[in-house]
Amino acid sequence: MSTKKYQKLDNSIMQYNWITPSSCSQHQLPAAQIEQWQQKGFCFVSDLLPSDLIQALIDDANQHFPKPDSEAAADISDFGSGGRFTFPSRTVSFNKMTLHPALLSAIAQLLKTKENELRLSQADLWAKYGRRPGDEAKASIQDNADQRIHVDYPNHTIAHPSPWGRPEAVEMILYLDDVDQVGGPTAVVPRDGADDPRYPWPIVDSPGIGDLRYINDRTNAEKYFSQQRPDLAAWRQSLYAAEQHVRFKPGDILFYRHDVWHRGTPMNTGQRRLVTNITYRKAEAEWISTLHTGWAWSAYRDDKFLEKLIATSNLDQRAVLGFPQPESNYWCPETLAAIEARYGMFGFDIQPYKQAMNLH
Ligand SMILES: O=C(O)CCC(=O)C(=O)O
Ligand SMILES: [Fe+2]
Repeated sequence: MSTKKYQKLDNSIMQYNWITPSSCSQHQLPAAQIEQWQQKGFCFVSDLLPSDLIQALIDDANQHFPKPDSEAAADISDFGSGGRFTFPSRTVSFNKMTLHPALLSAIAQLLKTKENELRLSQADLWAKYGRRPGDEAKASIQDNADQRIHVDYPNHTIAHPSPWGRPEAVEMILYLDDVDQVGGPTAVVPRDGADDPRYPWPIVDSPGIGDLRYINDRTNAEKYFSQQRPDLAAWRQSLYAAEQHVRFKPGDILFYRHDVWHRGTPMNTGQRRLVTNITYRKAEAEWISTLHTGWAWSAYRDDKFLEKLIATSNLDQRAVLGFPQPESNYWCPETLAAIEARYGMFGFDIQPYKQAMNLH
C-alpha cells in the first residue's frame, strides 16, 4: 500500500492519506494484498476485470442513471439508488461482471476457500451525486454525502461477524469513474493488529447498532452519538483521524470486510459517481442475508433472460447462485430430466450432473 499526502486544489480543508491500487495479473491477487485484506481489513486493486467489460458497464450505467445536472438525480442519490440496478439484470455487462471468473477467484483467495463455496448476497450498481450549491442547508440526518464512519454488517447479517481471523464475507466497491474528477473517495480505517484500540470487540459503537438510532450523515450522527455515549465520542473521532482514502480510476476495486470501519466522503460539486457494490459470503454463513429479491423472481420474462443466464453459466457461477452442484443430493434421474426439460433449449449442459451420478 502506498500513501501520500495530497492537497485537493478545490477544497483546502481536505488533506487525505491516499491509497493507490496494486495491479493484478492473471486472476491472481498479489500476496501482499491478500495479506492486507486479512490483517488490515481491505485491499485496493486494479486490472482484475477486463477493460472492455468495464467500458460496457460504464456505457450501460450511463444510459440508466440521470446526468448530475438533471432534476431526477436528487431523488436517487442514496445507497443502492432505490434498488434500480441489481442482480440479475437485463444488462448483460452487469451480470457478466458480477459472476466474472476472475472476481470469483479473487474473492475465494481472500476467504481462503473455493469458488463453489461462495454465495452471492449483494450486487448493486448505484449513483452518488455531488451536492449543488445550497444543498448543505437541506442535508437530512440520512444524507449520504458525508457519511458517519461505520461498519456494514448490521444490514447484511442478522448475527455479528465472527472474530477477526474467521471472515465470512467479502464486500467490494467497483469504481467506474476517476476520483480526480468526481471526488467522493471511500475512506477506510486500517486495523493495526489485534490490540488496535479502534477495533475493540464487539463492534457495536456506531449509530444504528443495538438501541442506537440509524443516522447516516456524519455531523448529525456524531452529535447524536455524543449525547448517547459521551464517554465514547472522542474515540469515534479517532476513527476519522485514522482514515485513508482510495484514489480510484475506472475499474479499480476496493475489497473490504463487514467489520472494517469505512465511509463515503463528499463528492465534488455537481458530479456523479457510479459504483457497484458486491458481496460474496461463505456458503456456511447462512446468517448473512441476500439483499435483493431472490434470483428466481426474474423468471417468466418474455425474453427469458434469467433462464438463459442459468443455462449459459459455468458450474461455479451456478453454485454461487445456490444452484444444486453436481455432488448434491438433489440430483436423481427425475431431476436430471426435469432440469433438462426446463433449461435444455437454452443450451444447458446436463452432462456434468449426470456424470457425477455415474449416468452417461
Ligand atoms: O459511497 C461510498 O464510498 C461508501 C458507501 C458506504 O459505505 C455505505 O453506504 O455503506
Ligand atoms: Fe458502508
